[in-house]
Amino acid sequence: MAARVRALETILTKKGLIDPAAIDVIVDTYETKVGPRNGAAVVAKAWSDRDYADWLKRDATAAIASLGFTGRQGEHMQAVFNTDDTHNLVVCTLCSCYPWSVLGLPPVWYKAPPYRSRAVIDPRGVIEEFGVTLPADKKIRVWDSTAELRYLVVPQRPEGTDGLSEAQLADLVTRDSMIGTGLAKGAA
Ligand SMILES: [Co+2]
Repeated sequence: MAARVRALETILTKKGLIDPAAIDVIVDTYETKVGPRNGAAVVAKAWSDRDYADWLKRDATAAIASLGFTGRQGEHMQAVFNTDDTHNLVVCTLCSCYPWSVLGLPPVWYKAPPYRSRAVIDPRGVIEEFGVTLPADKKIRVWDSTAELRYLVVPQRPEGTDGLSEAQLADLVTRDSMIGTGLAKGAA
């Protein structure tokens, strides 16, 4: 795969279709600058600010962009909120569509065929393998990402966090909790 990518980049560069320096900037951005801290800031704000949460529900793309998080693979976003009744899980069954602008690059398992198939066939079992046992009566809703639409899970706010600042709340929001394979830290 690495050799194929290099060959493709060489051809496109020779034809003058891409500038390798521009590619390097894009790769560096998503490898080192953009990551799950962005998504955590979105979730913490939604937990702290009811108006923002409503906006995030109605128009996630705009609400997220208002915090400065835009860019490739984040052009069309939908936020799905976990509740007492329903837990949300995100997958891309076809490939590896993922909301880069809020979560950075996807983990290896997200791109792996076993996750992509089993998240749909046995979501409860998959979530358990990540160490999370959901109550038997909690529904699990699986969202299949596409090139047109990416999902961000808004995990439930843990109990006993009333006095925390947005920054402190953001520290409780893990990457996996925003994919649905985890919960926020301190949540049961
Ligand atoms: Co995909």
